[in-house]
Amino acid sequence: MINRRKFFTGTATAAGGALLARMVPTALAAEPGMKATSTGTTSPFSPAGIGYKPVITPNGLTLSWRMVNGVKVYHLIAEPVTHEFAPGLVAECWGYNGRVHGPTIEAVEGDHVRIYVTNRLSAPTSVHWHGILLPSGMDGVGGLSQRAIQPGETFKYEFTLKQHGTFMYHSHHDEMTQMQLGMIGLFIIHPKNPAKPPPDRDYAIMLSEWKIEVGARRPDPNEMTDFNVFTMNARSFPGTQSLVAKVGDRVRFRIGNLSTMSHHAIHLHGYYFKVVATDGGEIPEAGQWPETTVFVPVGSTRTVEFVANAPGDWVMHCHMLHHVMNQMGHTFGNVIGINTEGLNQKIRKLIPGYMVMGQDGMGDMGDMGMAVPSNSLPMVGAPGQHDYITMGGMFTIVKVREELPTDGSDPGWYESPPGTLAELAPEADLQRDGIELPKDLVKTAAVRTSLKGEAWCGVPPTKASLLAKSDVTARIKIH
Ligand SMILES: [Cu+2]
Repeated sequence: MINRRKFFTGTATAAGGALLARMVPTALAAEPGMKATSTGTTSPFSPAGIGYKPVITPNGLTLSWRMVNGVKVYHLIAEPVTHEFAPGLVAECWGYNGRVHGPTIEAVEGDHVRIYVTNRLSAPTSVHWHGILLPSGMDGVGGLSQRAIQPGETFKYEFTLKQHGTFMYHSHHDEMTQMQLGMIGLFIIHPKNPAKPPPDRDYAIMLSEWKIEVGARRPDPNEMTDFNVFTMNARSFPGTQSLVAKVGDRVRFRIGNLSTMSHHAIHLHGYYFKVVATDGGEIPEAGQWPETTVFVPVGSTRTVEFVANAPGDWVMHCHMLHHVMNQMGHTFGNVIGINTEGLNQKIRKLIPGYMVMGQDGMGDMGDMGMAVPSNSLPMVGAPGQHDYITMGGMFTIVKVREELPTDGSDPGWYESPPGTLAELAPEADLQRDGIELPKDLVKTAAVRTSLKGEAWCGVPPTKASLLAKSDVTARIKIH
């Protein structure tokens, strides 16, 4: 097992994750006999005359359908999928139609839908339509409401949609394994007679969590507590696609949570919103109250709406702070405030290349320019406009602009108007406002020495395990 603790004692191998990611083919669907690869690419499905405004599934897409004698026909294919969580981290997952998670199903209240499910897995499966009112025998619980779909078989689900809102679908056979490997998706039912016009931007986001050991390519479905990859539509920041809106747009976020164990507190900066619906239905206006964070329990959906009246780059992220750390951000010993001067040199006599880290926190763990182990993500973040963004995982950026690129592409970073950007306080301002600084304040920000270019690894695992037992280690309490 290589976790962050062991990573920092130097057991992991050199860079190569990014290279690996680039070498993976980007096909959207599996060709016969080939495993599909999903990379978070997206494309719209909005044929003429659909009669509703389709949702946008960032880093995902809508499952195509066709009308056959008045029935809306869909085809889900359960299969192994090689999935990229962010550039640098690729894993062998299970999903639907070459995607992790499965494509978003969209329909309209009153539609009669027929959904074929083909099983291309090595194990039996079934699909449960989460929150949808339907006959008991269509509920998809393996063993109870139906027999499981064996490998190679195709089952037919068929029911009439009696409600509208944001729902989900997921495997309901060996749930722990299959859902934790990615077999989940969103099911959106648009209203037949909408009470108000659709929002200008309607985004659908599925939250999930994973355990992928650093360097491993298979998520561990047996994990119960120590998850280390947190995703929005199966992508971790910086792999998440930004959500764009024009100033004045009415924006809707539909957020579903099919994480294995965690509820998520999704917080939006720059705005307040109202929770307008759950997967149980719409909340009457009198029952809605303003929030800046919406709690999305496991196995539920929450729909929030707001008017995007403030331009800027606003983040939306889970406020459970370990959920905005990437892979190696979860099991590191606490060395904050410990004076580690000279320690590197001492330990390097035992272990060449060793580097003590974390005495000033984790903020610079992403931008030290060091190699990360093959097939893994830096602990936090990505370069931002002004500095390094020290969050990862369940984190995305809502970009609100007066004007947006007409091709729908990312508008880039927000340029703050003069006087609206936090910056170094001028001496004159401090004096004018009577701000007295501590006499012994160390003024340079460069307290930490630059670690760029330093070797940190190259130690075989045997030495690392030796270190874990050494007196030095015990005394400085890194482990
Ligand atoms: Cu969370």
